Amino acid sequence: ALEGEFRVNMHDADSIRRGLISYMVRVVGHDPRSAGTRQWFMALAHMIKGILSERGMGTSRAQYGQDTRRIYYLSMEFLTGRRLMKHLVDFGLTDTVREALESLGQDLDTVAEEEPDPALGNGGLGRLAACFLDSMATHQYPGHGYGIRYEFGMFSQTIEDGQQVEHPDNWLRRGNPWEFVRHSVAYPVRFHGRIVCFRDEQGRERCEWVDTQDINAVASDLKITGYDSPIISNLRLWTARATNDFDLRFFNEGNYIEAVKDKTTSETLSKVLYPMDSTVLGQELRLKQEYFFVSASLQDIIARYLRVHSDMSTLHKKIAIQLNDTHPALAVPEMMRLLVDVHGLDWDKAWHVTRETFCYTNHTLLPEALETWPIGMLEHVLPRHLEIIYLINHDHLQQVRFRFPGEMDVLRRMSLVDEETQRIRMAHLAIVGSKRVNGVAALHTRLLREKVFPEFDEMYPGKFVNVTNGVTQRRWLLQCNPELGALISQAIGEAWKTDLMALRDLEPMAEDAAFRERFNAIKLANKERLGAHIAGQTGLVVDPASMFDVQVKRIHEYKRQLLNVLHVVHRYVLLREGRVTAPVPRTVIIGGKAAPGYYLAKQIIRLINDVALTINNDRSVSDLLKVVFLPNYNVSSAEITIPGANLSEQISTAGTEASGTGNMKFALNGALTIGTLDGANIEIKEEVGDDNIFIFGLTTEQVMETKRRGYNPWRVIEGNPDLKRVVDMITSGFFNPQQVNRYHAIGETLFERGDQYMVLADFAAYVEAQNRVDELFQDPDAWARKAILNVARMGTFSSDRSIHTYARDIWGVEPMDLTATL
Ligand code: 26R
Repeated sequence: ALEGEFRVNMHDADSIRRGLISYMVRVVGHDPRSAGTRQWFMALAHMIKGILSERGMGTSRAQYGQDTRRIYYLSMEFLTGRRLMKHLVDFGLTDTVREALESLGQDLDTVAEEEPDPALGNGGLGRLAACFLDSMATHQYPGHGYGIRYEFGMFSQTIEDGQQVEHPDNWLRRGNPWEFVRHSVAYPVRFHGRIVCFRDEQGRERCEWVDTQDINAVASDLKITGYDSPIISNLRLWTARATNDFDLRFFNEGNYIEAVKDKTTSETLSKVLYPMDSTVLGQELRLKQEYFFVSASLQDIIARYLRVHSDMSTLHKKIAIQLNDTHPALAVPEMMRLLVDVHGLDWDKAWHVTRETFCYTNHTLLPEALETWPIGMLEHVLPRHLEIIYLINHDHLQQVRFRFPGEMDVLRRMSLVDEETQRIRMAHLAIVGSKRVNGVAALHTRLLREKVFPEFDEMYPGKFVNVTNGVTQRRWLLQCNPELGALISQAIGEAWKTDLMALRDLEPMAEDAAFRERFNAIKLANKERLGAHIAGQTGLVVDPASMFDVQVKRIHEYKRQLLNVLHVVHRYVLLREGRVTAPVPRTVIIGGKAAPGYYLAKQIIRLINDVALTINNDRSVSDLLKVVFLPNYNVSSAEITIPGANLSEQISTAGTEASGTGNMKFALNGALTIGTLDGANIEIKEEVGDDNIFIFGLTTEQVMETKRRGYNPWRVIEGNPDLKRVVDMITSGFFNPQQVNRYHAIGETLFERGDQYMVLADFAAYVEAQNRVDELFQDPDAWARKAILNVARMGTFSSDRSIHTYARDIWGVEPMDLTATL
């Protein structure tokens, strides 16, 4: 019975079983009789890969055939999450594959756990890119992604002695069954060198970039499926490889070892993802990474265009390129270089094509996260691009002078060059080089227009638009919470899977006691699953009957995990002093990674762990308060954590979180939000209604007003003895008697450095909101009603809605209907 076949009828479990055996023997090369979960994962992945390839060719032929306008999404980061379950869900094969594996003595969920989570991103921005690829494929938009195939993704985090320890993420160690390595799709990417200019036959000045050091970019493709969609899109990731001639030069000189050494240095370009999501480092290697993937991607996009077209001056009619933040902003001067230097277009025509091709999404308001590059570094690494940037700036400043005559200040602010620091401002470059610029939530876009780039907004009316972020309900409900997905489908049908607005029909169910009971039972089961995960990761036993209060996201001062901790300590004090009349048992769960060089973020992690140790070992509060630091938060652990939450913590200082997308995922899975009027929280509040969300704290305007008037953290603390007590405990070493000055730096940031993120200012309001949370939780029926209404009103926060908006307002494309063709 060990005979198999490659041709598989995927709707027949027995055919799948035989197929799996065949893949095991012929592709994995393992004896099916002794194969373990790992090998079955590989066999299954290769079998699915075959289907992906087959269907992908259909899409590709159809797209060439129809000569559709294509969308390219350029992003340094894609956090796709594991692939296996996603493809099975998209193809509707979960049940048959499960049955086939069972007949081989394997459990699908265990097999799926064998897959490493490809962590090719930091956080929100990378995960958004993955949600967008899913929505584009699902709704049949011709959209494709370009990025970097990092050999090491986001570091994995362990907690040792309460502190974060980073470990390299060697995710390719056991091979990657999903990728198609295209050794023949390779482009040289050039660095350094010098520029020679000359006059061509027509007497025009032409420039050439010579004596460069070249590195090859080799393509690997990941296939992107959509839900029940005939479309398969492509995510092309580049790997850096040494070019041959580069090696030979040294080889001929007899210095073989040097040649090999150089080969490895050039291959470091795609070695590792920079694990920073807030402060820019200004490292040459990062600049090279950015240019490397931009250059390879544009060469590929143009080569593809030229397969069916010959006129470069109409490129923008056939393609649109979305820049995911400024990380790929060098695409603007690179496109100019290709059009002018390589394809011979005159400057003005090239500039027109460029500006009609690119659009730019901004993802952050934090000044320290806005990229700038030292002029000297650009001159050394990319001399021609620096010249082109100067030429762009020359024309740009001329227009600024025309629009704002005599206003020297405006001219200085709008220049692509920061004269003071001698740096190039990448956001400015992206704005002038793009047709549209968008923010990612209504508040964020307003702040971009009014506070960050007001003169640009004035100069280019209509250029700045808002597209509020969204999340894909396929991964963030259907796949991660299948029980809730099934309950919803049973109640209102399946339309929500591709049209989340359909969830509205769920509203009346909030008043249906039987529905509430089933809804609560599912939440409880998800909490049990999360509890088991916590036990496995930390050894802590938590009570699924307690309120699960969750904050998972990158650790950053502006996201205010510290505010969360202050509340936890405050609650601990009240419990110990017997000051709570009807205590509500809580499990506070916090997870997230700190950038390795971000001292304060790492201190916050350590503080959470110190506080947790004290509280969890204090038997006088043990049934009422538990604190968990969940290590190594990533997409896979989010899929377990989010469905198990009762309370979603979205507590950034107003005016700092561009959008947030975790906020949407939690509400979609029936958690209630405690949050500030920041990012997309505001729009969530508008959708779910004021009664169904716990809003607290200063508004953006109030934050600015308070700072303008001279915010004094000392005054806040003097007026609030409870807060003073809590802060004193932390800074005087109550939780770490072995080293009492451990949290000196936290005291410093709150007082000496002025509490930039208004933690103290918002404390009282936060505690008051937490009390409202407790009160409601004591009435499980009332809580469930609101949780159901939250789910029902999340329709607008689907990334499908975001993508339809990009398509209509930014890209000007319509979905292609391939359902009939394929
Ligand atoms: C340049 C470098 C250090 C860097 C800065 C910032 C690298 C990465 C980032 C990440 C930023 C841009 C990011 O992830 N922003 C997040 O984007 C999400 C998707 O739009 C938002 O929901 C979230 O609010 C925002 O912080």
